[in-house]
Amino acid sequence: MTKSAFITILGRPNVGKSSLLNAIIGEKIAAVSSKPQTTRTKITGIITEGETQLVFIDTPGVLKERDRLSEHMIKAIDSSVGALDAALLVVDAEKRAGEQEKALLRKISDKAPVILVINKIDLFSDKEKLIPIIAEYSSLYSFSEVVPVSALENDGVEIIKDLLKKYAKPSPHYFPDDKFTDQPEQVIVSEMIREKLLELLSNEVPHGIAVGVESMDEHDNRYGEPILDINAVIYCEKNSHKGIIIGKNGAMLKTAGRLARQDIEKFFMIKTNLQLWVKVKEDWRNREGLIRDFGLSAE
Ligand SMILES: Nc1nc2c(ncn2[C@@H]2O[C@H](COP(=O)(O)OP(=O)(O)OP(=O)(O)O)[C@@H](O)[C@H]2O)c(=O)[nH]1
Ligand SMILES: [Mg+2]
Repeated sequence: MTKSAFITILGRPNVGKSSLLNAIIGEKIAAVSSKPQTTRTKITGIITEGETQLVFIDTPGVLKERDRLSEHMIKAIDSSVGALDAALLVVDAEKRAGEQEKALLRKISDKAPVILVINKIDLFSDKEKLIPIIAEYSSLYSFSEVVPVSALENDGVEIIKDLLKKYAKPSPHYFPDDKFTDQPEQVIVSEMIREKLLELLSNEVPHGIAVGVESMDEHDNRYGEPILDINAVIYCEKNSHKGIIIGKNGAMLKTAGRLARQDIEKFFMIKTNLQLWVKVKEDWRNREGLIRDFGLSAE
């Protein structure tokens, strides 16, 4: 009999939710960066092992409303706790429990069992240090399970997968068994590009970026080898940001393009020609129409 479980991944910004999703799925489907607020929408990742399908929803780690975009991000978190079988609350082993975890627990505690995932345990070698951390979080809430992991080093990830199978209920599989994400190819590509810009740029510039893929065409080159041609536009909020993104003699754009292309080639397993353009859309994070155009609307 087939079984499935819906699992949402929650936690404050930068704790490693998307890294954990990628580690669980075994493919890089979600953008990861050292900057908070990397994830902007719900991202579904799917694994099917034998009879059991686990459907994960990675959420943005944002809790304050600052602009229209962050309102949509909060809505995305709220809608991820609709019908679910378990929730993973991801925390950073180096951070004390805080208001953000308490607020998330208020949102989910009566909806589904909550598993505490203490991530980044690779950052200390003395595992005894985990004991007071576990005690502190356990005083906040009675978690169904507590799992220390390192998403970065793939440590403890199998344990999470195995224990989540217990939460699967008899039901049809909601996705084809070979599917591992619901994101269209264009979105995967634009997120790969945005991820590089998040890592390369500083201050407000990367947070005001949206990437749109205009075209993706596969054809044979003149040697008869398959090649993927991609045109993508990087939207930013100000003319001054545009200059920073392009960089001196185009150096920044070239670096971002090269790094993104390497990821795209690895993911799609095809030689790729990536063309990037930069355009300004003033204050787009407060413009509903543009938020929707960029695929970031929670509705
Ligand atoms: N040392 C260490 N770093 C990690 C681990 N997991 C994630 N990171 C790093 O933590 C940073 C944030 O990772 P993300 O996966 O983007 O975090 P997130 O929770 O999805 O962040 P938002 O989408 O902004 O909410 C990145 O620099 C990751 O490389 C881990 O297990 N160990
Ligand atoms: Mg994320």
